Amino acid sequence: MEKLLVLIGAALLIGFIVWWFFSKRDNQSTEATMSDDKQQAEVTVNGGYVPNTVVLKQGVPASLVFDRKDPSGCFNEVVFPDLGIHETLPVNEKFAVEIDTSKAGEYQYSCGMNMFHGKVVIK
Ligand SMILES: [Cu+2]
Repeated sequence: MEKLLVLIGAALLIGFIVWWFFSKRDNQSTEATMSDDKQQAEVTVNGGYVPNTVVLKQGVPASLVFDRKDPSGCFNEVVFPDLGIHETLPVNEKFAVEIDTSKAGEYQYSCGMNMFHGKVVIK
């Protein structure tokens, strides 16, 4: 009987982890806010990129403002390989990265070590 309870507990735990992982981690999508023919979105850097997906309008000048709270060296750099962007992020300071929105598509970015990932969707 006790084993069964442990088994049920473990199954519930796994279910919860899977649910948490998929609902929280993968559905964090945000649209940029427009002002004066520009668009901007803020990404908090704290153990990952939150939200990890930002949707931008094609053809509108865009900046992604990284708000780095995580001092870990992992987040020293942010790299957008397809956009040719490689920047150093200051800690506890907002840093804007200009994004070229002339071409639609999905552009991945990551920390300097390619461990944490985020995405910009231009459409
Ligand atoms: Cu890293």
